[in-house]
Amino acid sequence: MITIADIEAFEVLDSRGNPTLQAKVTLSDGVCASAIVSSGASTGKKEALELRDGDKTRFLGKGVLKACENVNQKLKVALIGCEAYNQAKLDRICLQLDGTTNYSALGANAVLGVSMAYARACAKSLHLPLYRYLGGANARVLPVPMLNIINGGSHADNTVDFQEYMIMPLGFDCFSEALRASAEVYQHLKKILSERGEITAVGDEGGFAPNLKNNQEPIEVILKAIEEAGYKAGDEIAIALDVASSELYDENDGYYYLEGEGRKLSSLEMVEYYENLVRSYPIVSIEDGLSEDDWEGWKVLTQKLGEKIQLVGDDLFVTNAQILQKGIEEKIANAVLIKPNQIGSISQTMQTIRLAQRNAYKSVMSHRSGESEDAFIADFAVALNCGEIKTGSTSRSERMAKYNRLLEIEKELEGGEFLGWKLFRS
Ligand code: 2PG
Ligand code: MG
Repeated sequence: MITIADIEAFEVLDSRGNPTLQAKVTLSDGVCASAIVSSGASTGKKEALELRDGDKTRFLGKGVLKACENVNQKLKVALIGCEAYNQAKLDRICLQLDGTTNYSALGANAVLGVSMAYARACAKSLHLPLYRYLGGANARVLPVPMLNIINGGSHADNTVDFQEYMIMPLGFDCFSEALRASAEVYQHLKKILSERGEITAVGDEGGFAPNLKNNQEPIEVILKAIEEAGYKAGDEIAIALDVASSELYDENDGYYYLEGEGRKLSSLEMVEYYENLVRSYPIVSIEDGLSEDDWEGWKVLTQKLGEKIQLVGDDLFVTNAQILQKGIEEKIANAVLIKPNQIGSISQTMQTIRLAQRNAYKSVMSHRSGESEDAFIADFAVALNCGEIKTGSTSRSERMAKYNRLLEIEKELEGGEFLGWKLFRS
């Protein structure tokens, strides 16, 4: 029987230069694989705990040496000798060893690092690509990318309130053509912004971060870029937003503060705001349109727009099957953002995706704003046939690592399946 022979973790740096954990798992057949954990900025309150040292003399308190120590001691002792190829069992042992529901003892960064590295080592040991190991023969769907080409909110130092303005290349037959069109739009957008005298420096996810005058102007500029790149907006390339509105919401008075526009809106006014946006622009998806603390507002939002567009819960569901279940019962949103480090293990992430799929909720695989060269989520999206992935613009290598891995998988699968508009129209 092949078993776990060794486990190790150490501190590395993410795309923001903050420390993160890299885990390495060695199996008894000599195969070894590693994985790097990502990290968010606009985090949901109910996310699993990311263990940081808090020692202000190192990395401003952001070190992850304690999480590494938890891998190198407690997890190592518990897992050495465990069988290979049994993800559910490995993840269950980690969860039990932690003893809490949100990994507040060992740290979700410690557990997820091991969970990912173990999956990779098992795949490698069986000479299978990761997507095939995790998804089997049914892993065929190349996801439609959501490319965040204008960054605002807490991902950029500009006047734009909404966090992410994304393009979704839906009118294409395959992933590589969809990505090509998106990359062309990105270059045209750069040209347009620079001609207007806007800065073309990029935010955390590789999108531009111009100081535009309101939250609609980024959409206007993107539509222009789509047109100048020679594509039809709304037909070939649509718009998706991540408002990340928990960041705009004041729990005490229940208002959303759009500082860039100098106004505050109630929950119902926000819903009207979105209805207007959807009427005016080819928007197909809105993520975190309302706050994670505003479930009543979410109900109204879903009633008003749930039949028309995709409504994605990120901070709202935090990849947590229990919270998603509640959302399904209360008819909140119609899609879930999938971020493995929000929940802490590969098995739990898969459980949430399966729950979504059984209930006709879409699952959108997602990076974090703090990323690395690790492209695990590219394989993961294909493995689970998620159909959608958001992993930044077509710049910054930590974002491109995922898109480039998807190009590689597309080749291996001889194109696989690319759903495009079929995602939304049956
Ligand atoms: C989001 C993510 C990723 P963060 O809100 O969807 O784009 O941001 O990782 O900062 O939570
Ligand atoms: Mg989000």
